[in-house]
This record gives sequence, C-alpha cells and structure tokens, in this order.
Amino acid sequence: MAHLENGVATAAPKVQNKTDLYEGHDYYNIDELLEDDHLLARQAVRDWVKAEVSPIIEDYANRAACPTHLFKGLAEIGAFGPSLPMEYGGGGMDEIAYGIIMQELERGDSGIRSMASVQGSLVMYPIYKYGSEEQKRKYLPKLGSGEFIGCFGLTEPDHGSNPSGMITNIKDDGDSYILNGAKMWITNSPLADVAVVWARDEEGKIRGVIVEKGMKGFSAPEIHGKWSLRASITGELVFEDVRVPKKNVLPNIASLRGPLSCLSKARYGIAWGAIGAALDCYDSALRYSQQRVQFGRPIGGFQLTQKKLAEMITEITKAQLLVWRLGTLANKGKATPAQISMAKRNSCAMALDVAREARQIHGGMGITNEYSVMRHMMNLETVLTYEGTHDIHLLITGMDVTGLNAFK
Ligand code: TGC
Ligand code: FAD
Repeated sequence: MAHLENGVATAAPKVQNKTDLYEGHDYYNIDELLEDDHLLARQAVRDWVKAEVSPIIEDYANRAACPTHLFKGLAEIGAFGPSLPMEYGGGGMDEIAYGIIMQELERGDSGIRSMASVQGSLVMYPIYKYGSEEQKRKYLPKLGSGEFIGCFGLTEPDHGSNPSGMITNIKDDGDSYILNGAKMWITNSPLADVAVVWARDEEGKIRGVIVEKGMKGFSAPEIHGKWSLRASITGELVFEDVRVPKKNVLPNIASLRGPLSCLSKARYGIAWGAIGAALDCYDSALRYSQQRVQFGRPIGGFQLTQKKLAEMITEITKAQLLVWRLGTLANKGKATPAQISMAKRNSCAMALDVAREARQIHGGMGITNEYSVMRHMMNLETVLTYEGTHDIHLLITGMDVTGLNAFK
C-alpha cells in the first residue's frame, strides 16, 4: 500500500518489529480518581500506539520523515478534538480524557502528539469557537475525520515569543482580503489543506483567516535540518498577495485573545502529554536497570541508580497530580491560563530531566535507537520551547503572582 510522506507517495513503512514493553506507572493510585471512560480511552490509545507507532517510529525519526499515514488512525481513535462536541467532528469527551489521550500519544512520540494537538486544539478549536456556522460545517467534520490536515500560523520569523508584534496583514479589497506576510516554524504546514492564520487588519486588530491549499500566492516550504521532532513535519507559510474570500475570516474574534486562547487549549494537552514521554523513559530505564549487570549485579541495585529512579518517579507523580487537578478545574471551566502555563512548564522541564537521567541509566545504549530515550530527549527540547518557552511560562506565573508584567 502506498503512503504519503512529506507529500510524496512512498512504499509501506518499514516495520522494525520492535516489541513495546511499556506499562503505565501510577505510584499514587491516581487511577482511582479517574472514571471508567478515562481508563477505556487510555487503553485504546495505548493499544493503538503499541500497534501503529512503536514499530515504525524510530525508522521515521531516523529518516526525518513524517508518518502521514497515521492521520487517519489518529482520527479513528478520537485524537482530534477529544473534548469538542461530536456534531462538529470532536470526541464529546471531557478535559481529563483529552489529557489522557495526549499523554498516551506522547508516550509514543511527541511528534505524533503534535499532529493531534495542532489538528484538534489549534485548527478545529478556533473554527469551533470563533467560526461561523458555515465554516464549522465546511471544515470541522473533514478535520475531525482526518480527510483534511490543518495547521496553525501564529509565529513569524521576527515574532516568536511576542506574537503581538506580528506584521502579517490583511487589507480590504471588496469581497476579499489581500493577505501578505510569512509564518515560521509551522507544524504540518507543507501537508496542510487548511491553515488557520493570524493576521493584523487595517485597524490593527488580530484576525483569524482560513487559508486553503492552492490559493494563488500561498506556499508552505518545509524546514529541514531539525534534530528534534524528526517524525513531525515543520514548515513556513508564505503569503504573497493571497486573495482570501471574506467568508474565510473567523467572524467572532478580533484580538490576540483568539490565538492565545487556542494556545491555552493546546498547552493543557502538552502538560499531560510530556508526562507520557517521561513515563516511557522511566519505564525503559527501570527495566534496563533490572537487567543490565555490572560488577556482578544489576545496576538497579546501586544506590546512585536508585537515586535517579526514585527522583524520576517522584517528579512524575507530582506532575501527574498537578495535571489531574488541572483537568478537574478545566472540566468546570475554571482552569486559568496561568495555571495551564505552570503545568505546561513543569511537565516539559520534568520530562526533559527524566529523559536525561534515563539516558544515563542506559549507558552507551541510551544514545541508540534501540531505546526511545534519546528520541524523547531530543523531542522534548522542542516541547519545552513551542507553545510558549520555558521562560515565557515562568514570566506568566511571575506576572500572575506579583501583578507586575516583566515581559516588556
Ligand atoms: P496580553 O495583553 O497578555 O493578552 C492579550 C489578550 O489575550 C488574553 N490572553 C489569553 N487568553 C487565553 N489564554 C491565554 N493563555 C491568554 N493569554 C493572554 C488576554 O487576557 C488579553 O485579552 P483581551 O480580551 O484583554 O484583549 O498579550 P501580550 O502581547 O502581552 O502577550 C503575553 C504573552 C507573552 C504571554 C503571550 O504573547 C505569549 O503567550 N507568548 C508566547 C507565544 C507562544 O506561545 N507561541 C506559540 C505559537 S503556536 C505553537 O507553538 C504551536 S506548536 C504545536 C505543536 O506542534 O504541538
Ligand atoms: P524567541 O521568541 O526568539 O525566544 C528566544 C529566547 O529568548 C527564548 O529562550 C525565550 O524564552 C527568550 N525570551 C524571549 N522573550 C523574552 C522575555 N521577554 N524575557 C525573557 N526571555 C525572553 N508556531 C506556530 O505558530 N505554529 C506551529 O505549529 C508551531 N510549531 C512549531 C514546531 C516546532 C518544531 C518548533 C521548534 C516551533 C514551533 N512553533 C510554532 C514556534 C514556537 O512557538 C516558537 O519557536 C516559540 O514560541 C519561541 O519563539 P522563537 O523560536 O521565535 O524564540
């Protein structure tokens, strides 16, 4: 069967037949706080990751190729917009189910979770939240089923942490707007059928524009040379006098709050997701420490290895409790952007620390693709940076607790 890889048809993916021995870790019996639906969703996604992601992911990451054939499967397991209403292509589940699904996906690979985050939280969500009924009916079912691939364009070459400075703009021209500018570092852009693009209008307001593949003057070149998120495709969005019909502008938002509210939704998913990468690294390190013998005994018997493992599971457990509580707040509509920032920042930094310690426990084998830890570690460098950097989230917390803005 042929597959599309980076827009090019290729042979079926090479299967490594790697056995995925992952087991979840729940040191504080947090499962007792979950509902049956959450546990069922988790098991379904875990099974899917073991069957579809683990056997191929090292090969794709090695070749820096995006496993585009997984989009359909992600749609089938309900990974696109799990907490959006079913009538608009979502999963109709709660925020904890959404988080758990992201966690299981990222346990497989951060790039696979990225595919789902972008499609659900950054493309479907803004159309659902700010779009017209016509836009919702036109795009959401196709995005939810994986028939359309979407991307989200906020970051520009000169405006990353500070999107309020964006220069991409729209100018009124009768029935259309004329769009000019460029976006940078856009997940899935070279594949995307639709791009939700944020641009400044003539009054200086930030508007959301749905740009479709094939519009004259629109291109999406791929960015090459990444050592991180290698199984995810990233590109630019370039707009040269692109004529966009007015009916493609999201009618219900005209402020930076639009894209930032989408980021809140996606950052929430990352707060859960990064713990999945940490759990996979811990799981692998624990098993390796029990099997690898040096100086006549398993390395897990040495105090220094135990210190690493004990600290890993302690930090994972703290992060699990933080996101569970965040999920209960989100279910009541009470999770604040600053609370989401704290959890995103904590989970990413924790996961990166766990990945580095796990890499050490694996010794030299830890740098190979026999194990997942080095891939997770490299991926997590991006996860720490996108959707707001580690330091930007610290400043959000700082501003929230002091009431003083240290950004500008
Ligand atoms: P500021 O004046 O603070 O806010 C403007 C308006 O937005 C509201 N707001 C939020 N609303 C919802 N959620 C949030 N997280 C929000 N943050 C702010 C705010 O209340 C205000 O509303 P209104 O109605 O009063 O106008 O804006 P600022 O320009 O001072 O910016 C603050 C700052 C620095 C925190 C913000 O710009 C920021 O978060 N910067 C980081 C940029 C970022 O995260 N970029 C991510 C790009 S997308 C991406 O990385 C996708 S990767 C996907 C993947 O592959 O998984
Ligand atoms: P900069 O903003 O230039 O920051 C550089 C450094 O300066 C950082 O350490 C930062 O913390 C620090 N800094 C900046 N401002 C301050 C300050 N006020 N105080 C202290 N320190 C500061 N964007 C999208 O819109 N859509 C996507 O789909 C998307 N996908 C991505 C995929 C990948 C693989 C990557 C790497 C990025 C992606 N991004 C996407 C962009 C991402 O959100 C940005 O990289 C991120 O927001 C940081 O912007 P920047 O890279 O321009 O760094």
